[in-house]
This record gives sequence, structure tokens and C-alpha cells, in this order.
Amino acid sequence: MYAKLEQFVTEWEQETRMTEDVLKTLTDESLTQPIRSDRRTLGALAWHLVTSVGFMSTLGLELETQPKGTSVPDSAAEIAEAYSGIAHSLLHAVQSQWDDKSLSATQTIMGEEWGNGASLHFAVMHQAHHRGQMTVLMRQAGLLVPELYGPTYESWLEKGMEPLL
Ligand code: NI
Repeated sequence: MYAKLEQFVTEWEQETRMTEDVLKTLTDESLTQPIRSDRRTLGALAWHLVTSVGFMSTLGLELETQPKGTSVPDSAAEIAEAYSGIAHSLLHAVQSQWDDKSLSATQTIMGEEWGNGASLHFAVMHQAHHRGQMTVLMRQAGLLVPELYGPTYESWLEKGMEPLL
């Protein structure tokens, strides 16, 4: 959890950039790549990242933008643009509407008490979790995966090194 706004701001900016790198790599064709035939697709996971940031308004934050509609767009560029808009709205809302003390305030979410600092941390972890799922589907869809927390198979090769298997 976060005790200071600055901790969230630094991490959210870094994590937003990583998510933007992933979303910018998606193609319209890749959005239909399923986990398995009856489960979520790469496009649905990408759109879930947009709508779940929108869900942070549950914490009493007023976001300047909200995703339009609930259905998954069939344009990768549209998803990437919606994500950038809402991710920056969340950052701006936290910076302009909260102070460090707001992070220890609690909200009841689905019957449980959540500290705001813990909710923001959850948002970062939740996003990283789904981004990890997406990179597997991106491989299956034949896309190159950007470097996130470390080198990719291709970036090892570019450096003339033996990729870790
Ligand atoms: Ni989720």
C-alpha cells in the first residue's frame, strides 16, 4: 500500500508507460486471440485494463474521462487511446483531489473496508497481472513483446547473448 501520494505517482507513471507500450504493440487482428475458445480474448483483457481504471471512481475520485460503453472496441488504437486518457485522469484526480492523509481513509468496497492507499496499490498489481496474461497471448498472436521488467527473448539476441529458456 502507499502511505505517500508521491510513491503512487512515481509507480503509476512507470506502470502506465509499460501498459502503453503493450497496448501500442497490439494490432486489430490480434484482439481476437483467445486464452481458450470460451474465455477472454486479448482485446477483452486490454479493454478490462481501461474499465478497471474507471472503477477507481468508486474511491470517490472524479475522473475527467470514463470509457465509452462497455463493449470491447475492435480497434487496438482506440483501446490504447482510451487507456492513456483514463490512466492520466486517474493520476490527475489523485494529485488534485487527495493528499497523503486521504491514503489512510477507507471505503467500503463489495462489503470490505479498503484503505485508499491499499486500493491504489491493488490497481497497480491488478494491471501488472493482466499485462502478464496479455504478453503470453501477444506471443501466441505472433506479436513482439516490449521489454517490461527485464529483457525479452529478442532483446537478449540483439545484445548477442544467449536467451534464458
Ligand atoms: Ni481483473
